[in-house]
Amino acid sequence: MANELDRLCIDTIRFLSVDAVQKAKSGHPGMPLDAAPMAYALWTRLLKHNPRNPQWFDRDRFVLSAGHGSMLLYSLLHLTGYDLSLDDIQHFRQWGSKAPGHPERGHTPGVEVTTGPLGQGLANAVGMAIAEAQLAARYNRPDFAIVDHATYAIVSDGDLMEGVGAEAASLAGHLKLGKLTCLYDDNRVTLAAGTDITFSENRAERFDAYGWHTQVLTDGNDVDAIDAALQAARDETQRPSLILVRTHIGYGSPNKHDSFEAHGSPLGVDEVRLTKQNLGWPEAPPFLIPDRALAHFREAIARGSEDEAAHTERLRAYALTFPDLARELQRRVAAELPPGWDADMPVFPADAKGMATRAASGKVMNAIAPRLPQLTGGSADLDPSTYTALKGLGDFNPPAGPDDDTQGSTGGGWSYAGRNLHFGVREHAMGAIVNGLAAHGGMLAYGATFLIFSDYMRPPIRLAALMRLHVVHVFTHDSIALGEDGPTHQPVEQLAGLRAIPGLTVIRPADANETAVAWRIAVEMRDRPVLLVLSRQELPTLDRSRFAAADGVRRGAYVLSDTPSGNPQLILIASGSEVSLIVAAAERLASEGLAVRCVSMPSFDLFDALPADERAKVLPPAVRARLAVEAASPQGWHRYVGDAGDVVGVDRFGASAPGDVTMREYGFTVDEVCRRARALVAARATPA
Ligand SMILES: Cc1ncc(C[n+]2csc(CCOP(=O)(O)OP(=O)(O)O)c2C)c(N)n1
Repeated sequence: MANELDRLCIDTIRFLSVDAVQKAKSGHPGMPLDAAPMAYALWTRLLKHNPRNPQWFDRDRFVLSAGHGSMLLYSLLHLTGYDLSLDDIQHFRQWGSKAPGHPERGHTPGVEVTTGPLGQGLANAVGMAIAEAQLAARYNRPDFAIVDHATYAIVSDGDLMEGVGAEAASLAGHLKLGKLTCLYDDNRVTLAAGTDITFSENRAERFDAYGWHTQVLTDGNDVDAIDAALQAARDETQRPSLILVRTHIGYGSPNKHDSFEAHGSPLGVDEVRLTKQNLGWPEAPPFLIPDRALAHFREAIARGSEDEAAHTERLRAYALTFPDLARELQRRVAAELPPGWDADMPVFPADAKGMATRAASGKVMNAIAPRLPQLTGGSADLDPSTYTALKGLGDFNPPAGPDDDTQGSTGGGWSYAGRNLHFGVREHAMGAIVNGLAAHGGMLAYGATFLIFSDYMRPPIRLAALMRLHVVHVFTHDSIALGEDGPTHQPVEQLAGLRAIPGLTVIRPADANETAVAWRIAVEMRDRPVLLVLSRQELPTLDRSRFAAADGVRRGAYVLSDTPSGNPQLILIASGSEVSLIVAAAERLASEGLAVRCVSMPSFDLFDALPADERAKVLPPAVRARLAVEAASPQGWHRYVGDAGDVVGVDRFGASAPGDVTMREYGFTVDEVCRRARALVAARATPA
């Protein structure tokens, strides 16, 4: 059970959280009240962390997946000595406070990932555990366990109900991620009701079936039992652990415990008083932190400093014995690129037949991966289509995993050192796991699927942008031109939707060489996610002695070809597969005597980031006859073509037919582009 000091510390967490929610008149008191004992046991007895250096690489990772219980985390951070002041907590959820409504990575020291959308944190934690396992496999040597940390998460009913949590848990079980432990706050109440009306499967059996190690605790206040379960979870190295802790939401509140009313609203002044009375806590002052409790929590500082110092010492000795590996790891931890990482970057010769940009991407990835050990990732069961396998660089699976000749093998053996992750048909979890890999650090992680299925992973893409995580997604089969699979597989509105996410770079390259530059950008971009949008079909590799260098991709849009005078009367703009179409149209229009400029515009956001005068060099304001061509929803293009311009786009669902037929039927032909272009020029010539 809990001794008197334990109880004092647990109640300190409880009432710091409750008082902050009450003062803010907003927040979630119920969960911190019930989960305080498990959080206390973990944070004071097991978690390896250094409050004075939240970035210490070999720290255990902790994820509060139930992000709405943010005050629980803020209480722990403040009490154990992170740079989060009592003043911040007293301004919980207020403008400028380091204690925002939900935990935000990069905003509050000690917060590993932004959580709130339920299920994401659990999947992030799976990604972190994968990162640890892969780094340990690559860098640890006998007697040198220099990467050796665990991943913990507190998860709630919502986390286990959400599909993304189930996808990630299924994969974690398959991968036997033994250093992942989740504490399940089994309070059986959600936002609007008890779980008896929505959630009745046996959770322990479900996780058993996934291949997890499960333990059921009946008393959420029994700190020693929680401690023992955490130790048992740590000793279980072959399976991830779920500790199901039966708790009571709003614990201690005489009128709101076990009720959804304790979930997401302040208890109310009277109920706070009654709860304090009930648990034997002084009614005043609010935000009370007894000295004895604080002193106990703050032991984390000395312990953390000692742990980090011992690790630094181990690293020093390791660097003497394995200098190359140590340097490589150090660089990865610092998110630096190895010198010469791009030495083998291919340059593609001009070729009228060309290649699909997905194929070019595959060649680029395989060229750069050997010199870029941090590049790791995979697809959601689409390797043969996305061309994202890193050949010969191993497949990530438990050491006693499949044989080398198992179908789906990329070559190089199945082990935790494998750089190829097999996500299975789990796009949503893939997005969130890739975020976890990036948040862990030391990894340049990518995921891949068809562009249409980016819809299945929009939440983690949005969170990657919000967290400023360096992740890359490779989305192939990027338009109706994919053909026979038909409208279910043909993206139309996805590009516009992705471009609308702030802080996200979306690049749709026109040919193989633009694809190589896009990959350079993706690798070099340190603080935002990058999406590469690639074609299934072959595209001509443009002759760069006739057209501007592909490096223009860095500017988001660039003049590919121009009228000799440099004063066009018409500008054709396109991205990706439609660039070769406008090039062909421009040749015909030029032969008819029109002064035409062709602009390749692979990325709206990179272009928008340019100063206005730079943008004007590409799209001079005086030239108002502008036609954009893109096999996708026209949304967003009007900003570039203006009210005198036009867009050849797709404003309905696609159709099942060979890709070239679909493209023709939807108007992506030289004839149609020329017709629409001439109309624009004619309209300019005829004053209104
Ligand atoms: C994806 C997602 N859907 C809905 C919500 C809104 N929401 C916040 S908490 C919650 C239910 C929480 O229940 P539970 O996970 O059991 O947390 P507890 O009630 O124990 O605090 C919901 C629906 C959310 N945060 N994320």
